Amino acid sequence: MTIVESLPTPAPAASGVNLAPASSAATFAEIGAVLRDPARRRFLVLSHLRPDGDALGCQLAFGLVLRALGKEVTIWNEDGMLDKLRFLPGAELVNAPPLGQGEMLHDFDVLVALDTAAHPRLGTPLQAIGRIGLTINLDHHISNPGYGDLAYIDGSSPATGQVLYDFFHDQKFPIPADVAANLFVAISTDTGSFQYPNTTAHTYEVAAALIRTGIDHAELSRLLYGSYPRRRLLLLQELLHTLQWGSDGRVAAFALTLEATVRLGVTPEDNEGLIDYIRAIDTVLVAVFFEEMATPAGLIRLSMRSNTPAVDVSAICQQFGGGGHRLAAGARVRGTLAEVEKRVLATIHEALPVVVPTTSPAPAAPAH
Ligand SMILES: [Mn+2]
Repeated sequence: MTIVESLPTPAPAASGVNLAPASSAATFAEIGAVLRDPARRRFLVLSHLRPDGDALGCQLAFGLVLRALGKEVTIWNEDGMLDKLRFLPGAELVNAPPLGQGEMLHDFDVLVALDTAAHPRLGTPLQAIGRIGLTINLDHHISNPGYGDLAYIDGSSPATGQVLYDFFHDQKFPIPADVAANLFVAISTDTGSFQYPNTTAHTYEVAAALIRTGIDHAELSRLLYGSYPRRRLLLLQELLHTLQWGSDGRVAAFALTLEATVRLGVTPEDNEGLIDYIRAIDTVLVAVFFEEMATPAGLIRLSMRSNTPAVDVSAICQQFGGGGHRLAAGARVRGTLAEVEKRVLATIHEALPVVVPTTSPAPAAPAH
C-alpha cells in the first residue's frame, strides 16, 4: 500500500508532459483505443518511487501486454527493480532512468503512469523525458487528482493491479501467465495477501481468474511473504531493543537510527512490513515506526498503523505534514529522533478514545 508522505521537492516535470488534471474521467474503451492505435508505438511505463509490489507488478504487467501488442516498451522506476521482487516475470525490463551529464532526453508517444497518486512521486524518470504524445493515468488512490490526458481512477479497488485486470479483461487484451503472475503479486501486496478489509468478493474473483492461467500462486506467496534475507531478522532484533509503549500499552513504537541502518546495511525494502509485528500485539491500537533518514538529513520518517477505525492515523499524520489512509499513514518530520518521538506519541495519545473505567454496578437497593 502506498503511503503518501509529505512530498520531497517535486521533480520538475519535463516540458512536453501534460500533468494537468484531465477534464473528465476516461473510459477503458478510450484507453484501449490508444493501445490498439498503430501510430502510438513508443510507450514509457512509470510508477512511484520507493515502489512496492503493486507498483512494480503493474509496471511489468502493463509492459508485457504492450510488448505482446508489438509496442516498443520502456519501463523506468526511480529505484530500479527491487531485489526482493526479482522473481517477477520480466523483472529485467525495469530500469532506473538514464540520467547524467550529456544524457539526451527521451521522447515517447505515450506515458503510462500507474499506481501513483501524485505525479511528483513518479520521481527522477520525469527528468529523462523529452516529448510525450499522450499521458494515461491508471490508479486506485482516491486522492489522485486525475492528472494526464486519459485518467481512470477507481478508488474502490484495493490495488492498481485489480484495476489493470479489469481493464485488460474489459478490452479483451490477453492475460497470459507472465502477466497474471505480476497482477497476482500486485493485488496480494496491497491487500496484505487478501486479508485487509479493502479485499472484496471481486478481488477473489480476479485472483481466481489469474490462478486459472496456470500461475503457481503458492510459490508466488512464499517468495513474497516467506523468504527474506537474514539482514531483515537482524534488523527486527535491533528494532525490538528500542520497543517502547505508550498510553497504557495501546501504542507501541520502535525506531531505527542512522547508525543502525549503516551498521546492518539496511536497504529501504528491508523495513517493509516490520511494523506489522507491533501492530499485531493484542492491546495495541496504534503502531509507529520511526526512522532517521540519511537524505534529506535531519528528518524522521514515521509510519503509522491503526487497528481500529476509531483512530484515524491519516488525520494524525496530517498534523505533521503527511497523510495516507485511515488505518495506514506516514509523514516526514523535522527534528531529532527523541524530539519527534515525544511529539508524535503525545499527539497519538490525544487522539485515542477515552478509556471509560469499568466499575462494578452499584449494589441494588435492598428490598423492603
Ligand atoms: Mn497500490
